[in-house]
Amino acid sequence: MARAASPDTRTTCPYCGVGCGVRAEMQEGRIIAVEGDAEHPANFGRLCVKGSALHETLGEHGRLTRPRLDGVDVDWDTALEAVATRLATTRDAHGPEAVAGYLSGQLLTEDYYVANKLFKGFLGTPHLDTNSRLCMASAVAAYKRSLGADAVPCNYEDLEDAELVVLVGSNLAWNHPVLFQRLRAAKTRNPLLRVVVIDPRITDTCELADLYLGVRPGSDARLFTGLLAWMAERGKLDRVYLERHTRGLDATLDEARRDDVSLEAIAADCDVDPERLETFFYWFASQLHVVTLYSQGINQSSSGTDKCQAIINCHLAGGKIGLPGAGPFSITGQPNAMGGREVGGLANQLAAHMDYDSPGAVERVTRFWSTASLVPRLPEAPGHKAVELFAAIERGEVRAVWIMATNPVVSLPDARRVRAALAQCPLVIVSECMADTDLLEVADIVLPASGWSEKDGTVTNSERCISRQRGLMAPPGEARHDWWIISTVAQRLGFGEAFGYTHPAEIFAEHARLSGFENAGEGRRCFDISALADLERDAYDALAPIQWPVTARAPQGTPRLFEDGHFATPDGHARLLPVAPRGPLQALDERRHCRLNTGRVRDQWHTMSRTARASRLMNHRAEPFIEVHPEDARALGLEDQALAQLEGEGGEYRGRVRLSPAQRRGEVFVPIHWSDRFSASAVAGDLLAAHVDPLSGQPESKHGAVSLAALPSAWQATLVVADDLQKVVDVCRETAYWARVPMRHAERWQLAGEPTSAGRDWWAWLDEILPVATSLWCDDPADGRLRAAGIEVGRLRWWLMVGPPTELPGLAWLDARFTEAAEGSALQADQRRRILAACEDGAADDGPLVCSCHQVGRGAIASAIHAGDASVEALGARLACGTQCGSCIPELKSLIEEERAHAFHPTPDVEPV
Ligand SMILES: Nc1nc2c(c(=O)[nH]1)N[C@H]1C(S)=C(S)[C@@H](COP(=O)(O)OP(=O)(O)OC[C@H]3O[C@@H](n4cnc5c(=O)[nH]c(N)nc54)[C@H](O)[C@@H]3O)O[C@H]1N2
Ligand SMILES: Nc1nc2c(c(=O)[nH]1)N[C@H]1C(S)=C(S)[C@@H](COP(=O)(O)OP(=O)(O)OC[C@H]3O[C@@H](n4cnc5c(=O)[nH]c(N)nc54)[C@H](O)[C@@H]3O)O[C@H]1N2
Ligand code: SF4
Ligand SMILES: [Mo]
Repeated sequence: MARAASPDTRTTCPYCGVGCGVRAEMQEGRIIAVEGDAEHPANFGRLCVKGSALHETLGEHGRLTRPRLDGVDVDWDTALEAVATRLATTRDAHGPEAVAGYLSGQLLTEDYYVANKLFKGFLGTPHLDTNSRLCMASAVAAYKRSLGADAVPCNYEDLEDAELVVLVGSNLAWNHPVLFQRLRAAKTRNPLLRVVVIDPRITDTCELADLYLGVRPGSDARLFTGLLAWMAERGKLDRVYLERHTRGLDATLDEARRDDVSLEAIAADCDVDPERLETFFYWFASQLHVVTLYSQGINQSSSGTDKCQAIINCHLAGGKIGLPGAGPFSITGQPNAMGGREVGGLANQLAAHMDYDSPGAVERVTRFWSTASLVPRLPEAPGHKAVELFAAIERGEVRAVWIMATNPVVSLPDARRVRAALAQCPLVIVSECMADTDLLEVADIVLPASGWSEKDGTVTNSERCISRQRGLMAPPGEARHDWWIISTVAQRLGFGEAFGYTHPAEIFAEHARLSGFENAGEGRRCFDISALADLERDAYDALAPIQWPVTARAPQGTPRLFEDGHFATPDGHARLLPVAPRGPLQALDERRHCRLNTGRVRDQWHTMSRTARASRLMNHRAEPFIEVHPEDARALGLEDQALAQLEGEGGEYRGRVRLSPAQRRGEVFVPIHWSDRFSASAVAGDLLAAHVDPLSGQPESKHGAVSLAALPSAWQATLVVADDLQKVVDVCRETAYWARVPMRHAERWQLAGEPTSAGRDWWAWLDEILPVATSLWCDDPADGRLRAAGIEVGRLRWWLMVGPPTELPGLAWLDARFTEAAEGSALQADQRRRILAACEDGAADDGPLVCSCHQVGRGAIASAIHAGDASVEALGARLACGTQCGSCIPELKSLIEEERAHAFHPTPDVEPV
């Protein structure tokens, strides 16, 4: 069949689990722009700020382009031979259980399938787990226990069709922005749609909240068991539904009633206002069309499975499931966390939603993977879950590990210990796209992988929708697709007959066949996409988004599950299960008296290996920070933007204080994005102890115990420098505090010195590290201030300001000066004078960035509000902020409120008593 004349440039965003469709605009084989795919059912044309900056993160610069063996660049043949030989040697000498794999929800389904088949099927080790353990494991365990399968019952339209949407432990506005926009639009269409937000922090998500419950961290199970008891008390249970479709109500209610079920007692335990609590209970109990959407504030807990269960119990008890606009909705984090679970990527799974304890599953998968002359040797029992796996590496039991598309030395709790364990592990193989990550420092063999826009395959989003990611550009250098790397190693290990793939379409077809293999009658597996098993290459290439199950009976896919009240349990009934609420295991004490909360910021993705490449995404939050309640800060003498230090079980964290009344007292919040690549000591995982949920193995990443103190410094400085000066990097990284902020044409370093260090001799320092002599300076020795710059052939090469960074103007103007000569115009004399000031004469400072799409700063927005713009629309008309992806709208709204409050009630010097 002839191919379409113009290639299909539709693909799927590689970041969050919303799974937005993207259209790429190509020029000479490269992506030069992206826009939302108007036909994709996840986003209908919308994109958030990360999605719309995708094309800015591409390019060969910073990519891994050659395999590396023991620190030396080698060719693929050498690298693959080393991987195969060393894996085989380890297995032969120490048994299959000495070999392990650690995968990621950012791999494509096809990569994941092949890796799972190699490790569990042919290397015969059960120790293959994934970073989804840190993310979705508790949600999965609860769905399986209660609904019988790891199956999200709802879809995105249910959020729009609901009468009540409860967002628990989810900062949807920042982390699933396009869904948040869909919710905002639905609320505008239907003013009766109510939104409740349950989160210890007041987040931007609260913009849509009709009711906010600022709960005590870790108290959610108590809230939902209390809700169940309250519903029973008021006759709000759906007795008919419970009778027909569920089991376990009585025991569950008995357990819920063990605690004091008075509103006052529940409110006190959750530290919320009893009237607000009652409003929430009343709303939940009296509406049928309720969606409870939950995420890491629930999952990342040492009792996360129970918390998910407590939510599901309330939905089952009210019959609020399997209907339009109703259901317990676990929202997925990574783009393909769900696809990874479909292929069996968790250590307690086998393949295609079959587990070790599913009757006949081991034999069935063995039959399916057998070839004419190869019989796989599957393990008989589940392997180590992530945290256990790295402990087994530390103990020396696991002696070879292959890590793909994840950075465990940053993202696991007690991260430093993970790093030490890997450093002494005899064989660490890492498949990665980027040349500079923390994990690569401990790798023996590095394999350069192709990345988004280069690789071809499928992902499954939060609503079970399978979409294509399409390969539109050639990978740089010698980077290869993950499925190819794994299959080639399998071939060299002698398993070629089972790994003869030549294209991801063949892998997908096999995966789809397995999902339908011996899958009929009683105990049918819910995950079944057998109707896609015969897709030819062209049909696979053209595959339109489709929600599983996709079967002969439902060839167009299945938008909603369990509509007939028949669940995936052996008897078809859903289970309510007793939940005994428990607090966090990381205990506060005299020394570590602050509750640590960790999470995400709007414009960054995880360890920033990709998002930091789009300089505009660095401007919203440029440095690692610690959000502290103003009263707590005052008690410690900490001011806004001061440097502070947290100390926890596994290590410390240094960042800049952000005073935040949105924070509860006695609690601090830090972002998870900074690694050793970007700051001196700002890995959130270093602060956490590695406690896990006993059922799911998911770590308690939201509830650390830390001490907070000022980080005194003798001096602070900002150095902006052309990004090709490696020596600067080495010297700056020796400073007590440093944060590296990539800019468009340069790199910014925020620096601070130990209080004990004598005042630095800046002139000597500049002489030592910078190849270009100082050309301009202005210096005020009395207060230790200094500004200086180095200019070479009319082009700015570096710029230094000694003094607190609160005095910094927005640096976009300065950044542009780093390209002047490249653009052919020599630096003008008057410009040279302005350079020290780092701004145009008389130009208003734009302040910190609010709208990343249109690069609008806080200063400009404040001026516009003073000039009379009193709405988001008015600001958009004047400055364009908030008009593209909409992610900054909550921040614009709060700025309007703040600025107007200032205008009408100037802040008094002394607070009223
Ligand atoms: N911008 C951006 N978006 C992302 C990502 C990213 O890195 N950056 N990552 C993606 C991934 S992999 C994931 S898993 C999702 C995560 O998405 P979310 O779960 O929304 O993200 P988090 O910021 O980790 O945490 C959510 C909220 O839980 C709250 N919380 C903490 N403790 C508790 C508690 O005890 N109870 C309650 N009710 N709430 C609590 C926190 O204050 C926080 O606001 O985001 C995805 N989207
Ligand atoms: N304290 C704390 N810790 C947390 C969390 C938290 O909220 N608090 N959240 C947890 C959660 S939910 C998650 S999902 C994890 C995320 O944590 P990680 O998975 O460790 O973080 P990423 O930076 O996404 O790592 C992905 C890596 O894969 C690379 N990569 C991208 N695409 C490909 C590809 O196609 N092939 C290959 N081979 N490599 C690729 C990227 O460059 C990057 O280095 O963090 C967890 N850790
Ligand atoms: S919401 Fe943003 S990050 Fe998530 S898939 Fe859509 S465009 Fe990508
Ligand atoms: Mo995640």
